[in-house]
Amino acid sequence: MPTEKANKEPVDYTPPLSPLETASLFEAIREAGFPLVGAVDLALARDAFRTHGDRYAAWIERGFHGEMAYLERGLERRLDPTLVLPAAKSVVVCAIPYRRRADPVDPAAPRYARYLQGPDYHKRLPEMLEGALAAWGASAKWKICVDTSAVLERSWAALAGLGWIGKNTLLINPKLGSYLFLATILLDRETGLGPSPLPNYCGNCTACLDGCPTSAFAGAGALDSRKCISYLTLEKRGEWSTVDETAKRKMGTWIAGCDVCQEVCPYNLKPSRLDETWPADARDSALVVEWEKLAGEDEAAYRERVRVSALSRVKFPEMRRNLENAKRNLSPT
Ligand code: B12
Repeated sequence: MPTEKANKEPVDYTPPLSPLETASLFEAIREAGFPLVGAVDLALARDAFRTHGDRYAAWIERGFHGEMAYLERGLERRLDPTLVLPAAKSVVVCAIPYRRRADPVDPAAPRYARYLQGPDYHKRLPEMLEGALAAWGASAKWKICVDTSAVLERSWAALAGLGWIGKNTLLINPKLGSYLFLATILLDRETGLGPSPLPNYCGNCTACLDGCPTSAFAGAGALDSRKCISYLTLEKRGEWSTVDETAKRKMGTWIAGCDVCQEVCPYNLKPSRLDETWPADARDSALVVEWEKLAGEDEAAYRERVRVSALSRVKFPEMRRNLENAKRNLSPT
């Protein structure tokens, strides 16, 4: 005879994963190329996640998102993953290092952030994870989220124990540093895993806060995007009307993204043996560094060059703006 409890089960009831099923999911994800993987159940993380949600709301309140209106629009969904996938019961978090090489820095060349090397991660990571989930073979509903979904990836990664959130706001793994891509999988099965955050090992170090060329940190863990070179070169559309001359000069030769708050981080100084996991492929031809080539390129040629790269986020007029500023910064004030 069915118990009363069983009669009250909601129709979409899905049983928790067995420890073996969770272990085989993690294994499939590692096999697919992600050395870091963890998970946390929404029900078990509710209290711990609230602090993250509050921080996010306060960040928006201070206007630190600049003109990234999607971050404001998606507020509610970011605070509740079941608004992204109604059946979600757990969040599986995966990370893969993207730094393949430390580029010799030519002070006279235009600079791209390292994450732009290789294929477009918005496309490649979901493909890799779809493969892993298919290989896992268990019955489950899921949604893979990489960057563009309304999911607080760093918060979930920290709660799943993949690293801690540093003063530069990046997720730092004690062994692999912070040159990592994050991806989350919202899953309709519980894993039985609660939050397992690592201690914050930033200590007294303030290298990232002090090193930021444009003083974009309002404090430890509080980035004012409006001053961040990454935001200004990648996300800000149109003119930099609110950026003063001194800040424009301090942007140096960065033309897409910026890595300074990671370059100065002690956790990124020792090369990782996993540096090579992110595929090196022909798509690096998107990252042209010759001034003459860049100056002579029209919009059609630019679009074709960046089509398969995450650089395609930067439209032609904005790239022109970035290049002009970087070129000007080569000559003394
Ligand atoms: C918007 C965005 C940006 C914006 C704003 C950055 C920012 N700091 O918020 C801009 C354009 C500036 C940006 C830049 C970069 N980004 Co970005 N970005 C995002 C995006 C889409 C959302 C981030 C967000 O929600 N910000 C809002 C603020 C409030 O979040 P936050 O500062 O991280 O704080 C949250 C938590 O970290 C937590 N938290 C922070 N500190 C503390 C402390 C305590 C005690 C607690 C409890 C919680 C806590 O609370 C907050 C609420 O959740 C994510 C992808 C995603 N969907 O999550 C990628 C992402 C964060 N970016 C990424 C990358 C790689 C970069 C760049 C390195 C690219 C580059 N080289 O130019 C730079 C780094 C600049 C920097 N220092 O952040 C990676 C980061 C990987 C990592 N190791 O952390 C992500 C996760 C994309 C991905 N899928 O891999 N980015």
